[in-house]
This record gives sequence, C-alpha cells and structure tokens, in this order.
Amino acid sequence: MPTSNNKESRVLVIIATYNEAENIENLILEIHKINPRFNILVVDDNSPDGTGKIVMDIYKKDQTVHLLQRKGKLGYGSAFIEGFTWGLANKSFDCFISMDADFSHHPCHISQMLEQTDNADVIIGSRYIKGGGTRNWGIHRKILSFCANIYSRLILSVPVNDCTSGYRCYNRRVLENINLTKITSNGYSFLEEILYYCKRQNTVFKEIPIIFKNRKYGKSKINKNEIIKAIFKTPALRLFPKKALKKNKPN
Ligand SMILES: Nc1nc2c(ncn2[C@@H]2O[C@H](COP(=O)(O)OP(=O)(O)OP(=O)(O)O)[C@@H](O)[C@H]2O)c(=O)[nH]1
Ligand SMILES: [Mg+2]
Repeated sequence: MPTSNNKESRVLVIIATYNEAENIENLILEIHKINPRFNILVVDDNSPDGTGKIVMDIYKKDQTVHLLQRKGKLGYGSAFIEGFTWGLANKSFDCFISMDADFSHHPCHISQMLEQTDNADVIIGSRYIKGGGTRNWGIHRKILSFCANIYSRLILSVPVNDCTSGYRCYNRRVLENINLTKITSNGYSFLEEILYYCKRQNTVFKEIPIIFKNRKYGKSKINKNEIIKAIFKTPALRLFPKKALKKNKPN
C-alpha cells in the first residue's frame, strides 16, 4: 500500500491476466524499472498456467504488487471492474492505469501518460494518431480493428481516435462518478462501455501515440463471440443507456 503522498505512489497499474505466466514477471519488472513505487494489481482468473502463483511469489518480496485471484475465467471487462473497485476502495490511489499483460502495451508509455494527468482526465494509448501504429498484424486484424474503431466512434460519438485501446490512464474522479456495478459488459466491449460513461461526464480526453506490437508469448483470448458482442453492445449503449453515472450529466 502507498505510504507517502508522492505522485508515483498514488499510481495503481491494473493488469488483467489469463494464462500469462510467460509474460507477467517480466512485465512487473519492466514497470518497476520505470518507478519502483508504482503499485501494481494483477487480476487473475485462476489461470491454469500458474500466473497467479507467480504474482503471489513476487508479492511476498515486494508489497507494491497485489493479486486479486478470482475463481475462474470471468472476462476481461469484469476483471477491470473488480480491479477499479479494489483500487477505489483505497483512497491513496488517484491514478489508475489499465494495461494488458502481453507487452502489446509497452510500459515505456506510462511516464508519457502520467505527464498528461494535469491536463486530462482520461489518457489513452492510441494506435490511430500520428506516431501510433501496430506491428506484426495481418491485414484482417488491421481492417477489423480500424473498422471497429470507426464504428464505435461514430455510434458513441466519443472524441477519441482509438476507442478500443485498453491501455488507458483514468483519474479517480472519473471512475468514482461511474457506478461500476451497473456496467453490463463482462468482456472486451467493456472498453467502449466505460469510455461512453466517461464521455457522458464531460471528461477531458488526451491520446498519446503507442506502437502496439503483437504478443510474443502466450495466446490471444479474444474470439469471434467477443467481437459479435461488441458489435451489438455499442448501439445498445446509445439506445438503452443504463444509469451508470452517479451524477447524471448527459452530454
Ligand atoms: N482476468 C482476466 N484476464 C483476461 C481475460 N481475458 C483476457 N484477459 C487478459 O486481458 C489482456 C488482453 O487479452 P489478449 O488476449 O491479449 O487480447 P488482445 O490484446 O485484445 O488480443 P491479442 O492482440 O490477440 O493478444 C491479457 O492480459 C489477457 O491475459 C479474462 O477472462 N480474465
Ligand atoms: Mg493482447
């Protein structure tokens, strides 16, 4: 737990994991190379490859590393809902970074994100602004991701070029204003859903360019079902908005 009031110790990096044993230890090391005071929370879904055990062993030596071990695979979105809820319960944290475990979101961008926290409420690691991009993606993946972004952006009318990037930094106030128990996406459409509720509270967004590299180790968990769910979820958010904002300030 953070013990002092300096900015670094108020940062909580949240990483959702399912079968990331080949990545998690290195990722934690790389994050702590940037700053050993960052707190890191891993939300693991009882990964059969022992990811949770690796994190538990690190925690025994380094108590800035935390583990939320869940019973089974409950989904990407639900992992972040639990992670944010855990972090918000500790008033010492005021800056919440979400990232993947597979190095597609390289920790080298964390400092650039934190530099923007005085100017913006939500900072997004973006593949679709100048300087950003993807590496080692096939043409299908490129088209899918590009179209998904345009689709989400138009339907949700969010002033963000990369609506499906999971590499983000949120300030506490924005998350506190969302009733996380009312978020209905357990899977990847969580990214669009929470972005929509950020937008509805007049959030200031800032994007910083990132190069998204395909994972070297481990397997992707995204599948066709998740993509189909996101296609339907996005317009549903506009048509049947749930009261997930605590102070409802529609925009
Ligand atoms: N706790 C938890 N984590 C998950 C779940 N599904 C995916 N993750 C994690 O969420 C992050 C993103 O998942 P990936 O499979 O890398 O998805 P992606 O980055 O969109 O797809 P790829 O580019 O193909 O890797 C990774 O750290 C996964 O381990 C889940 O059900 N529960
Ligand atoms: Mg990935």
